[in-house]
Amino acid sequence: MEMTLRWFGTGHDTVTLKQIRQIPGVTGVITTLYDTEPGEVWSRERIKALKDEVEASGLHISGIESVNIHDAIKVGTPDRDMYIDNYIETLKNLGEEDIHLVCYNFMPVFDWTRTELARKRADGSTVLAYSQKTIDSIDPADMFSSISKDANGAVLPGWEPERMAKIKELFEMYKDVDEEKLFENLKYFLERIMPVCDKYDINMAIHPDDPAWSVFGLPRIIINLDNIMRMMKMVDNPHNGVTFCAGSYGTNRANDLPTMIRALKGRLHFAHVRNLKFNSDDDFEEAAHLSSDGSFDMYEIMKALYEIGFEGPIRPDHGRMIWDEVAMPGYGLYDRALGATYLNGLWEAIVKSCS
Ligand code: DNO
Repeated sequence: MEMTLRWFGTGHDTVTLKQIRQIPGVTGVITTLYDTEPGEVWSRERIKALKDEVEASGLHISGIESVNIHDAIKVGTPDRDMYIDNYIETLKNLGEEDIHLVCYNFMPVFDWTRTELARKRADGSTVLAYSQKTIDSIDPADMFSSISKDANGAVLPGWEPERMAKIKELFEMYKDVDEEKLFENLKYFLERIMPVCDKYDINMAIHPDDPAWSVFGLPRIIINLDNIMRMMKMVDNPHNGVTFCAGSYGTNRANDLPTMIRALKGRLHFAHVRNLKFNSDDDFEEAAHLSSDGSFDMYEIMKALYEIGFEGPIRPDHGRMIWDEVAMPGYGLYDRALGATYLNGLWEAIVKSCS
């Protein structure tokens, strides 16, 4: 595996490349062109400029998170082919710049969903949290305004204000899209992009729906092993793979994380490893990466990755906000650096004890 950190780019991230370069064992970043809209073509020049900037800091681009999918593709409207053509053009430009991993999601309307961005824990740190009771009592249109005051001024990925402003329209667009239709539209998209992925050796890594069930009555399909298997079989190409996000699949306690990892051998292209603490089945908060701080056995997760011979990028995921840092919720420097160091420690111990 290669240890990486997510970086949103100069002007969008409070964390600098210099700081990332100084986290022991972190050699790459997972980044994006944060100011592009879904459906836009990423020009070769902009990709190259981003790459040059990252490389000048002594790091490299290990993958893109995300090239977002336009709603027309998810809904399957008549103009989807134009947006898929644009996506193919972006993949070609990434491939020509020697970038071979793209993380994306196929979630309708909302990307990840949390009901709090700064729940206070006993140690005084703050974390993102989810309560099903809150979701059940809130109008989706009010969701963004109810949490945005805790965003520390950051634009949250998937929760861009322009997008939230059209929330009613978005719900309307998806009104006839059920799970079967979403699978069908995903298949159509994947079939069309696989030739360019084959040509440039680009691994597509679908991110799970977070939380891993339907919210606000919207269909969600990338939620458990059966559905991932279906997704991979319906377009059976090694470039059609997954991002294994422990914190997203782990929201559903029926998902056995190490077993899932073992079943994804060869198609698991990217790993997000973080921990959650459950207060009940439908209320959880994000914890420090350390096993004892949350509900997951992080050693078993890392061991399963080792056992399948995982060689792709891994990143610590959402961190707690600690030491008075002011940053995008989940994406400060300090707790993610602690997470990377802890995961590297587990990995070293696993490698040495298994070889
Ligand atoms: C949240 C992230 C997601 C993820 C996208 C991938 O912090 O894990 O926003 O990047 O769903 O497209």
